[in-house]
Amino acid sequence: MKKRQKKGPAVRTRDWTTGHEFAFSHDRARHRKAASVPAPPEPDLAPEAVKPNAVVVSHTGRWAFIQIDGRELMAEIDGRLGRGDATVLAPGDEIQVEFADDTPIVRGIAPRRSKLSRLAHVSSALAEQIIAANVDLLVIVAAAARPNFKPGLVDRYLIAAQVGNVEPVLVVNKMDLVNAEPNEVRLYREIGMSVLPTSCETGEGLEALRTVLSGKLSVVAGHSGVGKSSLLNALDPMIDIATQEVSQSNEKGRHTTTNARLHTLSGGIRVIDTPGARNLGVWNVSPEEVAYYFPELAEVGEGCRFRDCTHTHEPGCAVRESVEAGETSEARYASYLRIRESLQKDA
Ligand SMILES: Nc1nc2c(ncn2[C@@H]2O[C@H](COP(=O)(O)OP(=O)(O)O)[C@@H](O)[C@H]2O)c(=O)[nH]1
Ligand SMILES: [Mg+2]
Ligand SMILES: [Zn+2]
Repeated sequence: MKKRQKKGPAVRTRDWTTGHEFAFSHDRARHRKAASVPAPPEPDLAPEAVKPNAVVVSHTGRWAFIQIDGRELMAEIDGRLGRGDATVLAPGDEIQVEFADDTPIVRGIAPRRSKLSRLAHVSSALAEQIIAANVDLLVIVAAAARPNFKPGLVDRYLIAAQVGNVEPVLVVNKMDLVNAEPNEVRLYREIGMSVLPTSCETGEGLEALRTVLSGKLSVVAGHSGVGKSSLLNALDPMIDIATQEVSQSNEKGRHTTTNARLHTLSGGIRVIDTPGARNLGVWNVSPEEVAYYFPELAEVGEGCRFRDCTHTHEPGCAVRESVEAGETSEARYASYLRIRESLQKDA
């Protein structure tokens, strides 16, 4: 039985240098197939030929806010790149921009080193939606309370991070509202994740967060109302992102951040703030692959009687035995079952 290494994060990442499974052209082919949209003529610039001179800040179907030469401009997206196609651009994309009569036009998108994607309804079909591109870090923000800590959503983001080749970090915000960290947080420390307790009220953990984000491009994600935008404001009051009161009646945050957007903060911090999500559709993972993304389940699962054990009902399942013996977290196992089941429904 192979032992998990004790050093470093146990979460797995795909090798980004081999194969072109996630290359841009493949994404579009996959999307087109799912949406049954005829493919437009290929753009002039193949991803490999793109010489990036700008970065995408945010975009709508037809227009993109871009950073070029230290300025922010609105650029038109070349129709051949699939105008109106929600997956064509994402904040963080490195692009080649050319000027036609002073109008900046996005001509090509460089291959992505990493990305955060979700399964979403695009043109009434389920397809990949890229939330952020070329990010070094996925900052999964959860609240210690208001709204309550939800391991299920954290687990989904954790899978998305591994699929997209992004290093995950868990921020547990609103620590001022509790006496101690929620119990489930321990699970994430145990599987080797960095966990940062923070509070925008007391300032706890903000310096540590600043250090983690410094010099990197990160994407901040999590349930709405957990304090994603507040954390960015606390790190740099100059950016002044709109935040939302959590409604007293149902304790559920409402959506304030409507579009993912790249912010450049002081201290060499670049972060993409995303709208709150109640859920995250897991993209590009089959039901059989889910266990692979729960490193501690995958490790225990090597002791199952059957090599292709689904850990749902089989005799001699080491995972179920370990959960029953209290050695493997019931919450993570339940989350595994739920995600597996939801992927079977999507298939
Ligand atoms: N008590 C407390 N409230 C916070 C904290 N951070 C954010 N909030 C509040 O939580 C609500 C939602 O914050 P917001 O930043 O809009 O959340 P987002 O949807 O994740 O971007 C706002 O009313 C904030 O003032 C915190 O650390 N402690
Ligand atoms: Mg927000
Ligand atoms: Zn099993």
